[in-house]
Parts: sequence; structure tokens; C-alpha cells
Amino acid sequence: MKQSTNYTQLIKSESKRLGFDYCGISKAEFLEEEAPRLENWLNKNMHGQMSYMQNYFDKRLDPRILVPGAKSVVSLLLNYFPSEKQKDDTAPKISKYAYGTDYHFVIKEKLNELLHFINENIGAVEGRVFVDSAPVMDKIWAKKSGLGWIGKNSNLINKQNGSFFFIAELIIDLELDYDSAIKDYCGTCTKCIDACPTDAIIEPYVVDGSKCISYFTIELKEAIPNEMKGKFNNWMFGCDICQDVCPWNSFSEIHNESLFEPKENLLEMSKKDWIELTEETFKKVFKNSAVERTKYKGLKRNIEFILQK
Ligand code: B12
Ligand code: SF4
Ligand code: SF4
Repeated sequence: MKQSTNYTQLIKSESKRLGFDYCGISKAEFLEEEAPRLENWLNKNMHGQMSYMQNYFDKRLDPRILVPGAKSVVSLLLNYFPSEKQKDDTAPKISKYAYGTDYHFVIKEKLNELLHFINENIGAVEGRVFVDSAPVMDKIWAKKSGLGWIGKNSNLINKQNGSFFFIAELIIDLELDYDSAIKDYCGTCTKCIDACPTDAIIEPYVVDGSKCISYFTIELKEAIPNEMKGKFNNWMFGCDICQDVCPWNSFSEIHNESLFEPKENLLEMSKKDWIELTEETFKKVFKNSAVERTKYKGLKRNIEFILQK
């Protein structure tokens, strides 16, 4: 067996042991196809006020600039599909990805363990771990590594288990065996485009970030524009609509990560509980949660916005 094949198998089996659901590997190279698409997205201001998306354009498109000497991008998926949803149908809604402990903490720890494993069992490698926050195009690498295709809602969809996955990477200077992309299985479906209440999916595969409920409720620091009134379908933190309607998500399976279990009595909270939410309860319910990003003030703003007629 080739040495790179042996190393690839070791890394993939260790990733499973650490709890990752899928692992695929790509050669670290310039993302030629994505460069004009990203440029166009930025030029049309589809990032809105997410100014961090304008930074590090070259690094975002080439992992060898981000991590000098990089040879491989190891992409990893971690399922977050929960077993239960919020009990009160009329309560303001929170995205499934934010029910439990902030995924950045959970995944960083697993990634560091994987890097440590490589250094101990394969040899000294230079590399860095990434999840979401760095200038890396997570979905594109996962797609190149054969873990799924990019759907018309712009999310990565895994053929076996749908799209309720986080994506992370290890970028290392070790040569490995590379996987190849799979085909697009969206076909003639347009369910996500038809269901988006703010028309943020402006054409198949292109999401105008500045029109997405997730942007308004999580990223936007100022007041939510008036023209969005009545369009949020009760979402107070993020939005799952274009994934909930996707037929491929009928194959979602419940996650295995205990840290993703819902905080406190989050799912039991009624509409009234949310309207009366105090800073003290916010701190208790959302300790170490991704919802901390909006702070108490931001979540209150969102709740008040969706209650307006
Ligand atoms: C910025 C950002 C957002 C913004 C903008 C969304 C967006 N689509 O870019 C906002 C705040 C709106 C957002 C929302 C959400 N996000 Co977000 N977000 C990111 C972030 C940080 C960067 C994404 C990015 O690079 N955007 C830039 C644009 C240019 O890229 P793109 O939308 O993928 O566009 C590509 C396509 O349009 C394609 N394209 C263009 N034209 C054409 C034509 C054809 C024919 C084809 C095939 C393709 C194509 O090319 C573009 C460039 O590659 C990533 C983390 C990361 N570092 O990658 C997470 C990430 C994409 N988000 C994630 C999640 C979970 C969400 C939400 C589901 C959260 C929620 N429930 O509220 C929503 C989903 C909204 C949606 N439908 O996209 C996950 C996605 C996991 C998955 N399975 O795909 C990521 C990967 C975070 C992570 N590490 O897990 N997000
Ligand atoms: S997350 Fe919601 S608002 Fe954003 S594109 Fe999907 S359906 Fe539209
Ligand atoms: S809802 Fe349909 S078009 Fe949208 S991502 Fe899923 S399969 Fe593709």
C-alpha cells in the first residue's frame, strides 16, 4: 500500500473515532472557479455589513497563502440535527444549529485532537485547524472532497444525510490521497427558492446574504429595516426554512454529540417566556451558546421585531 493511502486511512478512521460524521480530502490549490463568483458576490454587496467577508480575498481562495506549504485540505462534517424541536409552535424560533454549546468550541477541540493524532502517529506536520470563522470557503472544500454537492440554497448537501452539518477543515503540509466531487442532485426542484420569505435566494445557487433572515437576526448590528416587517416567519435567531423544505433533509439522522443537546429548558420556553425574557435568563439559557453572538440586546431586538404587526 502507498504511504499516502495508509496515512489517509489513518486520518479518516481517527476522524470517525473523534465523532466526525464524514471526512474527505482535497489537494490544496487555488479555487479558480470560485474566484469570479466570490468577486461578483462582494461587488454586488451581498455581504451587507459582514465586512469580514471582504478581508483576505487571496487567502480565502488559496489555502497555500493562508497556510504556507499546505498540500491537503481535510474536510470534516459534524451533524447537528436534533431529536426534538421547540414545543410551543407560536414561540419565536431559533435555528437548530444553536440549540446547544457553540459549535466553534466543540469542533475546535476535536480538530486539535486530530492534528495531535497526526503528529504523534504519522510524523511532524505543519498545519492549522479551521471552523467557520476563518477566510476559508468551507462548503467549497467539502464539495471538492466529495462530501456532498452545493444545493440551490447554497448549502452543502450530503446525499446520505442532508444538510444539517457543520463544516470544518484541517489544512496541512502532508500529501494524501484525494477524493473527487460528486454530481448535483437538486434536479428540477426549486422548493428552497420558493419557500424563502425574503427572496434571498436571488437565483439558483446564489444567496444574497444581505437579504437573509440569518443575516438580519445574527449579523446585523443596527435596526432591522422596516421593509422586512412581517417576513421573518417568527425566526428570532437564524433561519432553517430553505433546509427544512429540502427533500434531502428527510434523510437527516439525529446527531450523536452530547454537547449539542439543548440548553436548560430552551425547547420548553413558551411565546410568553420569550416576550418576558430577562438578561439573567438569557445568560443562563445561552451560556457558551452561539446565541451569545447577538447578546441579550440583539435577541430582544429580534423578538420585538417579529412581534410587530
Ligand atoms: C457569510 C456566511 C453566511 C452569510 C451569507 C450566506 C452565504 N450563502 O454566503 C449568512 C449570515 C446569511 C449565513 C447564513 C447561514 N449560514 Co452561514 N456562513 C457564512 C460563511 C462565514 C462564509 C460563506 C461564504 O463564503 N459566502 C460567500 C459566498 C460568495 O459564497 P456562497 O454563498 O457559498 O456562494 C457560492 C455559490 O453562490 C456559488 N455559485 C455562484 N454562482 C453559481 C452558479 C452555479 C451554477 C453554481 C453551481 C454555483 C454558483 O459560488 C459562490 C462562491 O463559491 C460560512 C463559513 C465559511 N468560512 O465558509 C458559513 C456557513 C456557510 N454557514 C452555515 C450555516 C449553517 C448557515 C445557516 C444555515 C445558518 C442558519 N440556520 O441561520 C444560514 C443558511 C443561509 C443560506 N441559505 O446560505 C454553514 C453551512 C453548512 C452547510 N451544510 O452548508 C457554514 C459553512 C458554517 C460552517 N462552518 O458550518 N451564512
Ligand atoms: S436561511 Fe431563510 S432567509 Fe436565508 S436564504 Fe434560507 S430561507 Fe431564505
Ligand atoms: S430544496 Fe430542492 S433545489 Fe433547494 S437545495 Fe434542496 S433539492 Fe436543491
